Amino acid sequence: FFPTSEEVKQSHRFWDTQPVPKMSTLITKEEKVEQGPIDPIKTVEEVRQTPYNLPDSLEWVSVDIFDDEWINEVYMLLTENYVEDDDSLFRFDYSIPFLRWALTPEGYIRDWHVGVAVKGKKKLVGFITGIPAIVNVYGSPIRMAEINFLCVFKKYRANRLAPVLIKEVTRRVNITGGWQAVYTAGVVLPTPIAQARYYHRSLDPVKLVEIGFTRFGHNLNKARAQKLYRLPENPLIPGVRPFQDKDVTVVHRLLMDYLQRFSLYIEFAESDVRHFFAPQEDVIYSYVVENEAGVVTDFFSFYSLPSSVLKNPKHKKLRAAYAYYVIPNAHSLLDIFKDMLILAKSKQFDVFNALDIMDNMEVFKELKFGIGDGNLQYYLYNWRSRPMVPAQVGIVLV
Ligand code: NHW
Repeated sequence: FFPTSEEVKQSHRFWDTQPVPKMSTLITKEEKVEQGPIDPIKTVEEVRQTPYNLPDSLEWVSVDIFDDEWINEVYMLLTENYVEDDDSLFRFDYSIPFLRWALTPEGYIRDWHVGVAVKGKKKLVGFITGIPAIVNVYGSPIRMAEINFLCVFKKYRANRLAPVLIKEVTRRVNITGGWQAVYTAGVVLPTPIAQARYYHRSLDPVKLVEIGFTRFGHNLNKARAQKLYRLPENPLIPGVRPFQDKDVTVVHRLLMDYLQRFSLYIEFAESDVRHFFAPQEDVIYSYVVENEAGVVTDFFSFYSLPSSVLKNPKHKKLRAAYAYYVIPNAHSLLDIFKDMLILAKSKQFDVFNALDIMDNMEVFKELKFGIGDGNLQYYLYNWRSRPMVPAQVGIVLV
């Protein structure tokens, strides 16, 4: 990935003060990049003990994700203010059960679910989250925070609240002895470690055209599109069944054996496998392939992330499934992706999305995925390391 000369020259009032590589490092042809922290090593005692200052009308809250009123407040903030596409046709609509799932793996830290509220009211105007993870970068396991759900209420935008949220979550990670983080964003900031792209596979092509998500390409009309994207009703691989608690140990082993091939991946614990892959309707769908001898050989999963359709009289929601962790073993990646499409279609999803990370690129053409128009950049905070191509990336952040 080469940044444009504008991206290289662009000054960043906030990011230029942070321990992240300079964009110019992406265009120097340096062969050897010493991997390691960018900031001098600090101790927990040196970390600022008090939260950063906020305007008088606002206050910090550690959001209790299991408190119904607070999670509802988070949901409202995000559903009205979170990520939109460039034309503002769609906005992510993470559900409450999804947020609970994504934010509370075993060992999560409530203090890392950071809100900015109007003083004395349960009214959120800013949010950012971290969860702990061991991230392996080029063979080195590093304790990191996975940062997500950064959001500022629309009326409070462009007031430099985002940098305060980022500094505050950094402080809260630092006081637990964590100095690194991983995050993804659609925007280009200093400095991506990888640049991935979304691909989309139509499941309900007619609806997707009606809401402006896609257009019929040449030679396609309603009937032809429906035929082109038609799928069988049931999975084709024999022995596909939902993941169960009894599969945790074997799936954990399959997953870790598989992920080791990539230059960036999470070192999941068994408890993470149990938490992140236990199926939940409208949140996470996970399956194993069990062969005739009763041995689990393969695993695949996708998550549900709908978007609000913002300007359409007929449709209010786009139901999107996203490829999550997929471990081919006895079966090919192609056959597994095909079954994921079939299952997603049978669960009434309108579209199936996947990034061009891991080996996913191999299956897109055959399975009629089309390239999307946005990139997803991967970033590391306070960790210098060689950039990588999407096929080296083994992390999916929701
Ligand atoms: S990416 C999703 C981010 N959220 C959205 O896009 C939602 C809609 N947008 C908004 O809510 C997944 C606002 O526009 C946001 C910015 C809040 C994005 N990441 O307050 P100001 C994640 O959640 C920089 C990082 O005036 P605003 C990952 C921007 O470049 N920085 O802007 C989150 C500028 O800095 P610069 C971002 O529009 C990772 C500054 O913010 C950014 O009112 C976070 C402007 O601030 C983004 N997505 O609010 C980093 N978007 O230097 C974690 C803009 O250029 C780092 N900016 O002047 C690690 C922390 C933990 C470390 C632990 C050791």
